[in-house]
Amino acid sequence: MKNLQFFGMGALCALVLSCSGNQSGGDPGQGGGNFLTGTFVAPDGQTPIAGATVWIPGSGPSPVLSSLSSDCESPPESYRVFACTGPDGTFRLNIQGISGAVTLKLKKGAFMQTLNIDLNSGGSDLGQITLGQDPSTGAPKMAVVTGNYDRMQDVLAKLGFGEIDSFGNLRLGTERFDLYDGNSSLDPSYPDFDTIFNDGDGDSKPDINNYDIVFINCGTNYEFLLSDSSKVQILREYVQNGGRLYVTDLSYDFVEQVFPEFIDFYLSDSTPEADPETMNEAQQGSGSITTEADIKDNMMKEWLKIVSCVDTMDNPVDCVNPSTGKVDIEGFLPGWAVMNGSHPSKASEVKIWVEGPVEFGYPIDSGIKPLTASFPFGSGKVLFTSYHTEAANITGLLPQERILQYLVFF
Ligand SMILES: [Ca+2]
Ligand SMILES: [Ca+2]
Ligand SMILES: [Ca+2]
Ligand SMILES: [Ca+2]
Repeated sequence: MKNLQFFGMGALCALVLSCSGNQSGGDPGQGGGNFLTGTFVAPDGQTPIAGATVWIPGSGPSPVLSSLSSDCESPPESYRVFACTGPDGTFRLNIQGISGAVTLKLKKGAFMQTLNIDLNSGGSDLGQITLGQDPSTGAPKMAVVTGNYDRMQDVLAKLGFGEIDSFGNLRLGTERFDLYDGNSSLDPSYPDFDTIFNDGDGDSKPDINNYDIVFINCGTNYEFLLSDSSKVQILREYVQNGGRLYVTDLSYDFVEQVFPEFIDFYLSDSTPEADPETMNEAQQGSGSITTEADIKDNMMKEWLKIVSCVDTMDNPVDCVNPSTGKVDIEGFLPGWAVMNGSHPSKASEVKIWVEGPVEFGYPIDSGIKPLTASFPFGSGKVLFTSYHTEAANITGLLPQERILQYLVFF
C-alpha cells in the first residue's frame, strides 16, 4: 500500500481553507460549520470514486463516524474521525474539536491518497481531490496481460492511467502500469506474460508479487501454464498474500484452475466442488447477444446513474436505463465463459455484482446467469467477468466499461 505525503498539495489545501471562510454563505452543510468536505476522483479528474474510506488518523477523545453512507470499510488504523464517499465521490467529515496540521487519508481497494492539511478554520471544502496516477503518488502497482479479445488497458487509460488515441485505444508507452504480452501483440520491449512467474529482479520471489493488481485479459496464449502446478501455486499464493487478480471471459481458467472451490462454472458437472473443472468447458455462451443486466450492488448502481456512458456508436446514453433500472451489456464473444454461481459452501464469500438473462450451450438454453463475481482469498481478492470491453473503437465508455472501471476500485 502506498502512503505518500503531498506537502505541495497540503500547502494548496491550507490556502483553500484560509480563504473559504469568506465563501461559506451558501449551504452550511457543504462548506461551513465544522465539516471538512471534498470530492474524491480518479486520475482522469472526472470519475468519482464511490465507497472510499476517508479518515484523519490518530487517537482522540473518541473516534467519530460522520458519514454520507456506511458503505465503506473502516480505516485500517486508529482514527479520530472517518467517513465514506458517496456514489458521487463526495465526503463530509465532522472535524468538531480537531484543528491544526492533520493528515487526511483516502482509501479504496488497493488505492490510497494521503494529504497534509492545515485545519485552521472551523471547516471547509477541499474541492476535488484527484487520485495520483503513479504508484509513487498513491496508485497501486498494476500489471495488465494483453489478450486477443479484451482490452482492460483501455479501461485503465480512460481512468487516467494512460492516454488514449482517437479510437479509444491506449497509446502505447503512456501507460502508468506494466503491460505483459499475452498474445504476441506487443513489441519485444514488453515482457511476455510467463516472465511474471520468474524472479527477474532477484528478490527471491516471483515478480507477480511486485503488483497490487494483475489483470488477465480474455484470449491469452498462456493457458498451458495452468498445467504446471508450480505456476498455479504462485498465483494462489499471490492472492493469498494480498494480491488482486482480475480476469475476463475465456481466461476464466486462471480463476477456476487456481481457485476451484469458489465458483461453479457451467458444465463439468461431475467434478467435485473443490477440484478444478475441465478446462475451457464453460466456454459455451451464445455470441453477439445483448443482455439487460441487473446491478446487484447498490453503490455501483447509484454510481452508474451519475457517470456518463455511450453506445457502440459513441452516442451519449444513460448507463442505467431510467425506465427499467437495468444496464445494457453487449460484446459477448461466441463461446464466452458462463458461470452458474458460487459453489454452495462458498455462497457467503462469492459476491455477484451483475447478472442477466443470457443464452448458452448446445442446444441453446437460456436463463439468468451471474456475469460478474468476486471472492476474497487470504488477504487478496479475485474478480471475474464474463463480458468484454473491446467491443468498439470509441472514446467514450460503454456501460460495461464503466462497470469494470468501478470494479478497478473494489
Ligand atoms: Ca522477484
Ligand atoms: Ca480458457
Ligand atoms: Ca469450480
Ligand atoms: Ca461446473
